[in-house]
Amino acid sequence: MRNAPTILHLDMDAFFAQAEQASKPSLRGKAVVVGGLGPRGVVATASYEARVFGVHSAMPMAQARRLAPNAAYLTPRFTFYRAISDQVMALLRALSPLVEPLSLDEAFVDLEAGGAAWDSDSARLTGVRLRTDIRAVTGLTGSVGLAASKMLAKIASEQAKPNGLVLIEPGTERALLGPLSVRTLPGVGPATGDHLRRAGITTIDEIVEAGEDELVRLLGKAHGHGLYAMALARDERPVVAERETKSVSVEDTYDVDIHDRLRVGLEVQRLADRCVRRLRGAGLSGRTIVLKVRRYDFSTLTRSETLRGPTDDPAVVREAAARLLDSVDTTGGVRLLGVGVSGLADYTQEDLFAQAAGEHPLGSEEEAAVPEETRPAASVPAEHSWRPGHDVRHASLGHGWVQGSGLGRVTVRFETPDSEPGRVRTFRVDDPDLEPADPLPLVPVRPSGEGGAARADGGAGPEQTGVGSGAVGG
Ligand code: DCP
Ligand code: MG
Repeated sequence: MRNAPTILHLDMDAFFAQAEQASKPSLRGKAVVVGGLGPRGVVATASYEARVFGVHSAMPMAQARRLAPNAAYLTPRFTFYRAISDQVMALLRALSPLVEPLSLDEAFVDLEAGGAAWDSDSARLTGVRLRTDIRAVTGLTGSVGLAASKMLAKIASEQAKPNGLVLIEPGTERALLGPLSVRTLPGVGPATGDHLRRAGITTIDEIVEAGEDELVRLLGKAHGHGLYAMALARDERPVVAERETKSVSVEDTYDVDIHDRLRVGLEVQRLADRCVRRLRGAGLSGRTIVLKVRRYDFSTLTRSETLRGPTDDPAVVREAAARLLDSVDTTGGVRLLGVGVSGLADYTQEDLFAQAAGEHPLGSEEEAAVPEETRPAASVPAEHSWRPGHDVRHASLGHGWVQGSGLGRVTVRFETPDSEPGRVRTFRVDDPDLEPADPLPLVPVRPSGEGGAARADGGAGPEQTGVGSGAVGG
């Protein structure tokens, strides 16, 4: 392990929710919940003000509504978050060629590799500057952890949250880790956590006390060794510039060609399930399903289908693979079959997409699983789908966002990132003066020499202010 805290971990604070608060002045300092709003919707994230009520990522939306009935409930605007993420990642890449994004709002950076830092002081300075730059360019806050390993950098940024920076001085790692829960260590999920707890191990110190042999006995060789090393703060994992996994796939070659079409179908289902297990094991989901078929004469075909959103649902992957198989001639027999998923994401958003689609006049929950090419195109009704949180433009009232819709009406709040909190007006859903709009930049783009992009008013900060009443939703 290196002896300077030059691995940086950045994680934006309440990312989707903070982006929404920065866009919508009326929501700053308020409880905001972003996620799927349909009956099966789940919370993508909650503002820190909403977390006070116990709302958190992956919670069923219905439960969130019970806990925080006065919060604003918004559907995600992925394109907008992606654009902010690109700005953040560009700032990280300016520090080092070794940037390893983990999701839209999270990445490791090897500062030493970029010459940006070599000791504690230079690392801290780089971290402080980065946070300022992120604020200036995106208008948002992120938390930074600095340490001599990935594991500790990530623990540090968690401790820094929200809107802070924590640097773990080399030499202090073990003392810092000791009292923490075993769940802090990478690879310890609820199941392993329970397993260890039943063996009387709840803290990292207790792992060290139990010793390596005991860990191996409890968890098996690979996991036991790995975890024991982590507990001693030994983590040599390098920062890798690109996510290596571009796709997850499984395939089988058959000793004897398969001729029976039914059997081919069953094999494809089995491979789809295996592929999903691998996908889930890696904490990933993907958008493109790929089927590979090698026929008796070694001719190899691949067919793919792209869904609307990433999935890790075995039923969805199985159905897509079966549809793809329908288009392949297997008479003569097959030697090899494979099922893969690419277009990977770090979290499953199928629920969100399905729910967002559910808001749409065309939408149904199943629709997320229907390939783009086969969806009906011509039947879009005259009125637009007004999704809560999404941008609109009114011919005379200007830019606003949908606060809610129903019963033929849509409620719009007219405000922009740099305006005062705006006023609400209600329209008929087919009002010809109202149309969907693109998000406005959070930081006004000014010509250079005019003070740059710095925006000091903040407001998007996740300070734990009281929660106002009368917000959207409920
Ligand atoms: N996300 C999601 N579904 C999840 C977890 C996260 O859609 N189950 C999305 C929404 C988050 C973003 O990814 O805003 C980043 O995830 P984080 O885990 O970093 O959570 P936040 O940034 O929202 O909050 P924190 O301040 O804890 O980092
Ligand atoms: Mg985050």
